[in-house]
Amino acid sequence: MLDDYMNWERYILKTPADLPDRYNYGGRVYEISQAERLYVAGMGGSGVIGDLIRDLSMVRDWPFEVIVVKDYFFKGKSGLMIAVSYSGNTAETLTAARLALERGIPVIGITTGGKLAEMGVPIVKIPKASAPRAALPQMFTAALWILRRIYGVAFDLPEVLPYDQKLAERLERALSARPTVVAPSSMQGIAYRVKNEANENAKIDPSVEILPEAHHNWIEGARGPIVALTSPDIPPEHKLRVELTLQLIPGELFDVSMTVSGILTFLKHVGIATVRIAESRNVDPLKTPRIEELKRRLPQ
Ligand code: G6Q
Repeated sequence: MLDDYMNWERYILKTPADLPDRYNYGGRVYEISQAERLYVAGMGGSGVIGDLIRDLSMVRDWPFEVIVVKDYFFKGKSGLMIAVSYSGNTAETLTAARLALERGIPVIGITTGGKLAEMGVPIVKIPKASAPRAALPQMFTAALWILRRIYGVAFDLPEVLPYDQKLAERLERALSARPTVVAPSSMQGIAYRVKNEANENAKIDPSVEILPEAHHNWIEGARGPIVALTSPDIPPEHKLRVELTLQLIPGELFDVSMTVSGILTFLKHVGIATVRIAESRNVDPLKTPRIEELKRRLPQ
């Protein structure tokens, strides 16, 4: 798993998504066009793609609204959906995709295979990794290529994600303390990914608080330590909220460039740090037995 994170750049997709302009599904024609509303459905390691696309759309002012769907239930009436499932078999994601299609909303899948690949909707097939969460570069860049093809959005495509041992060590120390990860809403996806990696790789349970909302409640109960996230690319209102938080609650600040390169580089270090925490706690970073057990206990 460490090897996956260390070599994440290998998984970055370098070629545009090959998508039709329209397709048939169940006797109905679905047009793939520039919808104002983009739903990104997915759970866990796949669901974070929606969060990151939402962050980028806010910071980069992309011309569509991103709605992240992390449930079976989906009430959208119009738009476009990208359904992300590494395995292609996640019940919530498949159900949301089917509901979207029933409402005439075109669905594009990102997966390694499974039921999603067989559904009959256009698919971007991605290469496998040691775990869904380790396949972030290919899922993330697959979604970005889809957005370039449909909306013409611009994004950077890194050749290398340079490793910085000091950053990995700082993250390892800070996350070992099971902090509250505090981020502005423009970096919400990064914050949840940090928490999720600590949960799944290191088997520890830091929490997440999102600003500005957390300044209206959590701040009164907070004791710290916090891991605060900021970026040169976020709105000044968000930057100020992060600075003010650190004036009141002890913790450490991490600066993330909100580019594809900056996001993947930071999250690569989060992956490495959480694998190292797992090793020091003598737990297997790769295995997620409770997640697997829950899936087994659910109706297929
Ligand atoms: C990640 C985990 C888990 C997984 C979800 C959804 O590494 O295994 O968070 O991503 O359970 O499964 P799919 O990614 O296969 O849809």
